[in-house]
Amino acid sequence: MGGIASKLSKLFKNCPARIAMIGLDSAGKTTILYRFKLNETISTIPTIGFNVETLTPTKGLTLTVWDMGGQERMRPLWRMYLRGTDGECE
Ligand SMILES: Nc1nc2c(ncn2[C@@H]2O[C@H](COP(=O)(O)OP(=O)(O)OP(=O)(O)O)[C@@H](O)[C@H]2O)c(=O)[nH]1
Ligand SMILES: [Mg+2]
Repeated sequence: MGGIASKLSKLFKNCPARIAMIGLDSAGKTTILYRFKLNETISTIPTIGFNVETLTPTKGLTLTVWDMGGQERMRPLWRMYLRGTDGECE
């Protein structure tokens, strides 16, 4: 977890970044998002649509993370959210 934050810090130092997180259903995207946000592992349900949260995992790093639902019927929506992003984490 610290390793990811450190790498992102170097990429987006002092520059708010918009991140789209996409991947197969049950890959653990929502778990990661709320682990960063709340610093705890929460119980999740499959994401319908998306979750969006602004995170500041370390000083000087602000990320707006879009956590997309990964079920097959939601995958066509992914590309609509990728425009304007600064990074994709798959
Ligand atoms: N063993 C293990 N289970 C995990 C891990 N990360 C998440 N899970 C479990 O995997 C299940 C799915 O996790 P989610 O975070 O909801 O997965 P998701 O990628 O958001 O799924 P969708 O919203 O359907 O796209 C949950 O029961 C989690 O508790 C992990 O690192 N290890
Ligand atoms: Mg999810």
